[in-house]
Amino acid sequence: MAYNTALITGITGQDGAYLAGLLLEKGYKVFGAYRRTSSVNFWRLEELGVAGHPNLQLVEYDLTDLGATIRLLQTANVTEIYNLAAQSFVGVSFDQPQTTAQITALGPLNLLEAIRIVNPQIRFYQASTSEMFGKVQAIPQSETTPFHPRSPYGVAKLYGHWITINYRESYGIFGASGILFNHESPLRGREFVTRKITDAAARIKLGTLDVLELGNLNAKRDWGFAGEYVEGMWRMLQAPEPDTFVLATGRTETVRDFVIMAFKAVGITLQWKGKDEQEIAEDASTGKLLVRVNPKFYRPAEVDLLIGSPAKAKEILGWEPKTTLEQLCQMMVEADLRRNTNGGGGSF
Ligand code: NDP
Ligand code: GDR
Repeated sequence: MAYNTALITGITGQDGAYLAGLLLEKGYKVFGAYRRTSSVNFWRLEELGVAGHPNLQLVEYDLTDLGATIRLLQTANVTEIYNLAAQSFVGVSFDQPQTTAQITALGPLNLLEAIRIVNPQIRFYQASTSEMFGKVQAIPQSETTPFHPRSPYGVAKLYGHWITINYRESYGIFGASGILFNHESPLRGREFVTRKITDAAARIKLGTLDVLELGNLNAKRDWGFAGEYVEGMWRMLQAPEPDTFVLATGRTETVRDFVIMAFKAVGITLQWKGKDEQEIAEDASTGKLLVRVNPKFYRPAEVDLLIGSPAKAKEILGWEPKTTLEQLCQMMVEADLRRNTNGGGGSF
């Protein structure tokens, strides 16, 4: 039987795990690329139950190494590549701009070069981002909205986006760019704001954390469920033509709104006081301080408002999000309550 064979970079990340699950379910043979660290962590693949799947082969690989990229494609005979690997944390990109550029900008270039050299028929998906819109030039943002990135991460991703289009136009490579708005899940890293909030709400509820400290509560994001967004990535590579697509929900809420939602999910109503750096939230029934702003989490430049239009993805790919933000938040809170019960443990 002829398999579809895919390479997923960033297999240890949130999207890598969901996409691996989806492709394995579709009968793909999957090469999951992870980078060497002193203690590699496959907790997401384990939590989804795909870690030991017979059609999943884990391969060691660093995105910044062109030679390794070429050799990987020479040995793994793949038909599709999903480039999900990146230094993906916006906050860190201000402290490590060079590393971010090497991984997040030059990583996709290495893959595209390897495709050009080894097999130009391979279809390529680049994980682009709403962070490229940055200081937004239109509401909602779509495939035709001009870019104005606000972080070294956003700038690096913009390079990845354009180099994908350039290889499409220059060499006829099937390079698709998915401009994905924030997507979250119980598998989201705890440094990102939604998961930081749901994990803290669970721990406050269970009595193992006193106070949650956050940065800018006014930032607005278009948050969807990661499990649905990976389906959109796959559809982009099955389309007749390589193209650029926005995946988003079309709804935007503030970080503060998400905090309220998460605490509500654990049965706590918040009472807000003060503003800006002095803003706090107390338990409305006991007056206990539960949330406070700490300016150390502010970023040197912020993306204030993101809201995307998924109209093109709906029309051409038949893709649309289904999970509401309330359902997503509930799902994340429940997972964190479960994990933190009896003191937690594990990597999550
Ligand atoms: P994660 O941060 O969860 O995962 C990033 C992955 O990249 C990890 O597997 C990480 O490995 C890997 N990685 C980092 N550096 C290297 C390297 N040098 N070589 C090989 N692998 C490396 O991100 P998500 O799963 O959330 O996102 C997937 C992709 O989509 C990223 O490119 C992200 O920038 C982009 N994106 C994400 C959005 C979101 O809301 N989640 C929205 C739009 C775009 P390790 O585990 O070793 O750190
Ligand atoms: P983002 O996600 O920067 O949008 O990038 P993140 O969850 O880190 O921040 C969202 C917003 O929340 C504000 N914020 C805080 N953020 C974090 N992490 N921690 C805090 O304590 C905090 N307090 C307030 C931020 O300032 C920001 O405005 C994510 C990543 O997955 C990227 O890789 C991806 O490209 C984009 O989403 C789309």
